[in-house]
Amino acid sequence: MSVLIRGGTVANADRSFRADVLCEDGKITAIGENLEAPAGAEIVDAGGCYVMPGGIDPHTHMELPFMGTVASEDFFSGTTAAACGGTTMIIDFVIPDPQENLIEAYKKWRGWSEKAATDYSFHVAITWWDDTVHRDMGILTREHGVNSFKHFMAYKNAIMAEDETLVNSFNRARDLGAICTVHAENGELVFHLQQEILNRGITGPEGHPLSRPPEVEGEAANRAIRIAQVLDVPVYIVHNSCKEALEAITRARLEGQRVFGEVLAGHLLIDDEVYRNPDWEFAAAHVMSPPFRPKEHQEALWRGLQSGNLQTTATDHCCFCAPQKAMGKDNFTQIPNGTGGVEDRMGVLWHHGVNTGRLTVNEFVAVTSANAARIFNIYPQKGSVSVGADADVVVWDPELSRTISKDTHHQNVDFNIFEGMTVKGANTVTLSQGEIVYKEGDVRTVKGKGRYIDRPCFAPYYDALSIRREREAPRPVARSEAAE
Ligand code: URQ
Ligand code: ZN
Ligand code: ZN
Repeated sequence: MSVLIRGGTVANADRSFRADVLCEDGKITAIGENLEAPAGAEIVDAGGCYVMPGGIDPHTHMELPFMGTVASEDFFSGTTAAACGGTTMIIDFVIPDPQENLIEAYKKWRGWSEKAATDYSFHVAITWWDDTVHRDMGILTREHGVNSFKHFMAYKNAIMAEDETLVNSFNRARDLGAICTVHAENGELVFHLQQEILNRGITGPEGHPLSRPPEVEGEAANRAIRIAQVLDVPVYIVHNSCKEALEAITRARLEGQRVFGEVLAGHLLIDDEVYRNPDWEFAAAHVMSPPFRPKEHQEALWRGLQSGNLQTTATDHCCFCAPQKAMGKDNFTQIPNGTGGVEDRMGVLWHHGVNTGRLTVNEFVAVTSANAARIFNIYPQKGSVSVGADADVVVWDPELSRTISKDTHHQNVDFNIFEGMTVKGANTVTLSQGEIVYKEGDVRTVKGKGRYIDRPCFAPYYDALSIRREREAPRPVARSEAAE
């Protein structure tokens, strides 16, 4: 199977240039002017369009069992919706229950994800600790291509990792050459505030943001960053929603600490007014954590992307339909947390990022694809239009407008947080592994075609702490010097 993409402008994170792109047997095999089409090749006219690396969404939860139900999007429908919007790879999460064996949980999720239409990988959450978790983290890195471990500092009495677990897991991750990722909200404070708010008789979705103010996120982000600093391990804060978390990341990065930050398309564009909407279903549909914030946080987050203090964009695609959200009809703390967006991320970021001048085309590629590939160590296999890379490619028409709606999206959920938003700039063609999976409205995904992508660990084993102790230990005074 070969596809020749003709007449476009290749846009990578580092530069843009006019070239044709030839995809053969799943790989990009040639990039250059006036390429010859092999016999039988499908020709894609990319005139006036950009040819970019397929989007990578580093934060999704397809068919996640959570809060007494299961997310409505599965790995086939979710990767199909992603491809329809220009995203060709997701990094999802294995989330073991406390006391659940990590390897068994990993194999369970691998079973669910076999139906994926495009490529995928998994962060593995550390939700409890004992010697078997220490052992299994090593097995996951050495034998299953896992190089990132997730930690939920929220969700007390469920999957919350206490500080002891954070310290043990961060320490282990460093020795394995893995990166730690964190959902940064202080779960104890959230739990306390939830009880307080319920006791005041507030049971509706408007109580959700009241129970998780920005300070609760800022404290946890800073705590995770400080723990990572002491243990000398890289840390990646997921779904930063507020200035307080961004400030913690910015301070640490300015001090040279290896800290990365992710922002969701939703948090860049939607504010907390949604929770005060009189329509209960509308407000509940927006219940996710961290919550959507007051407007001033959005401009700060955009500046975080522009300044490079936030490196990736994601969606945290975790869908629950109205009947599921209604589980919290009488108590907002029981509304399943999560919203969608995997199909819309690229379009809304182009429209509100590139069309407004906040981001260049190359910066758009960086924050929607290349940076996630670099941070999670799959670049340039992913995140780059270059010879030898996987042929996950998007033909992007900057003049193509579309209006987002639950009535037309491919996501398996009855709500769209970007409902009615018209965006200018969209993918006309999406290729995954060198095959066209979406073309001008024609969906060509195949269930099970997606592959699990191994992500190798980073620096070879080393004990960073002992190296640092060596560096900082007082230098033994040579005997001759002592005599002076
Ligand atoms: O916390 C997460 O990232 C998962 C459980 C999705 N739900 C959410 O509200 N963000
Ligand atoms: Zn989270
Ligand atoms: Zn999440």
